[in-house]
Amino acid sequence: MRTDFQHLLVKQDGGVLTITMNRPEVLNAFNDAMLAELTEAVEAVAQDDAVRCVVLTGAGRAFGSGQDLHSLVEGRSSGAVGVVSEHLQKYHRVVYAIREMPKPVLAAVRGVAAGISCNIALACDLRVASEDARFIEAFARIGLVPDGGGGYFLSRLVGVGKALELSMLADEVRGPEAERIGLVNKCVSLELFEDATQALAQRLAKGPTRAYALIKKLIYTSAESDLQTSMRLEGELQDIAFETEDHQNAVVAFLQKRQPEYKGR
Ligand code: LHQ
Repeated sequence: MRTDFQHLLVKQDGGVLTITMNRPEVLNAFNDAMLAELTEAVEAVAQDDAVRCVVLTGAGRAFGSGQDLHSLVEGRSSGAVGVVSEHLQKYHRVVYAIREMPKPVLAAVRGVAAGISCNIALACDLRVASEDARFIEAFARIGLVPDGGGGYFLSRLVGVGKALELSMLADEVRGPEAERIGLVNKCVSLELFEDATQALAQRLAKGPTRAYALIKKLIYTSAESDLQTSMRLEGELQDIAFETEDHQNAVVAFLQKRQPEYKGR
């Protein structure tokens, strides 16, 4: 995939590809160009077998501040943004690409994650936050409803009652509280944030990547289905996992009392 983006920094370290949204002067708010680039990057990395874990983060002091409100106002007055649901479909493409990515996607959130940036973080499989992280479902502050899948992800992560509270009051949730309520998997101090993110990402990148893709499918599908349907799917996916090199080698490694080396195959 190309790496010469205008508003993204892309860096690969071993099996980890880090995508950094890079408009720090507006706390990484989404303009059309950054949204198009992020779509391109996440769709391209899905196809790249050399990448076994993706980290999504923001440059500077924030993860992201949502839709760029300057460009939204300009788009409205010029007529470029007409029916807003059509504009939202561009964000939905990113959300689907993350969810369908056949490898783990980790959001690394320091500072503000507001509006649709917050919900893109929630679309990721795992989240690491720094203690100074501020998750804000900012929509109601400007008279809007959560978008970018927020209505779906929020209640699944924190329950319907908390989802309503976060959406209606639009108060910020700091990193430690986000960890307590299950909005993020791990909250660490700012000093440890980069190292903790990279350590988790490298661990995931060295894991059984094909099993991870199947696990994503099982867990996300099962959240919407009954036990019978889930267990039917579990069988289909286990048939696939059972045939992978990683599974077969890991069993041999166990019997030989050594650590397995997963190849992602
Ligand atoms: C910004 C932004 C921003 C532009 C900070 N845009 N410049 C909705 C409708 C339609 C289609 C698609 O999607 C959506 C989804 C959405 O995401 S709606 C929600 C949009 N986001 C917001 O409403 C959040 C607006 N920002 C804020 O409330 C604050 O900036 C937060 C709480 C994020 C951060 O506050 P502070 O830490 O105090 O920073 P700040 O306000 O001083 O911001 C720093 C700079 O970034 C500042 O520019 P300046 O030139 O004064 O230094 C802000 O204007 C700019 N900025 N967010 N979304």
